[in-house]
Amino acid sequence: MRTLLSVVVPVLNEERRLPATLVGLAYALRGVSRRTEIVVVDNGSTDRSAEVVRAHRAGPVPIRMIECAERGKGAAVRAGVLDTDSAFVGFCDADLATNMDALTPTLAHLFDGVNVVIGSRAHPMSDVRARHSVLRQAGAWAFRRAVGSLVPGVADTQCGFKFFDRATATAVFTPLRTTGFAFDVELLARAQQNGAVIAELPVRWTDVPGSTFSPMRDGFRSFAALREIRELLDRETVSAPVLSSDTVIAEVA
Ligand SMILES: Nc1nc2c(ncn2[C@@H]2O[C@H](COP(=O)(O)OP(=O)(O)OP(=O)(O)O)[C@@H](O)[C@H]2O)c(=O)[nH]1
Ligand SMILES: [Mg+2]
Repeated sequence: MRTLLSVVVPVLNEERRLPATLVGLAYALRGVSRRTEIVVVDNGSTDRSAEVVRAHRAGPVPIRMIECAERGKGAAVRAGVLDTDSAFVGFCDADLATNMDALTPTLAHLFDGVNVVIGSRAHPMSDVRARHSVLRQAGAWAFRRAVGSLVPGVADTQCGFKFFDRATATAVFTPLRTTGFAFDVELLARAQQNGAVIAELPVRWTDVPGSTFSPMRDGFRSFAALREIRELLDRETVSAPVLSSDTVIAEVA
């Protein structure tokens, strides 16, 4: 039987946060009546992350782990998604900051034909418990402003909870180039280019200590990545094959 839903979890040294996440995720997925799976994608963790995954294999939902040689959250999520062939696929963070009660409405939207369902901490109905530093909040504010023109109409591009139908997942993940934390922006920009319908869902989001995101290092890289995404998408638009006028006339005739 074809798997209905795969949930990819990128992991880099998550031995502390991963156990509760695997239990919580499996519990949420157990409520889905068709086959589901969890795919952990590791970037060479040097802690006990792999053992934690192995210890949870006997749970109610199949869990498998793959290694990704290329570093970064974006590279890991891409490797995981492209290693699945389920009808729907998405990803969540190893800290399970986004409560998985969003899964039921997510599946309902996907069955209704929505192509991309994303958690949004900016949704008026969301319940957000954040303890981010002032520096991190300022960076996030500036990042949202910079992202606006790349992904118009999406209020929160960075929530670690995004799900796709198969065709859209293939279309946006195959050409994905951004390997770091800004990869969500490229994904969503590509989805919009493809004419995908994107729904932003309210979430219950709680900051979980142990973040791997450094506002200085990753924040700086994320802004640089935005420029690269813009240049990449512009280049692709220019080099995309354009139908010649002959072809159009032939089709019309
Ligand atoms: N495989 C892999 N996963 C990564 C890498 N960097 C981050 N992650 C994962 O990406 C997810 C999100 O990381 P967090 O450290 O929670 O960062 P964040 O959610 O962007 O930031 P916070 O809001 O501070 O938690 C977690 O599952 C991390 O393990 C990486 O280089 N490789
Ligand atoms: Mg997090």
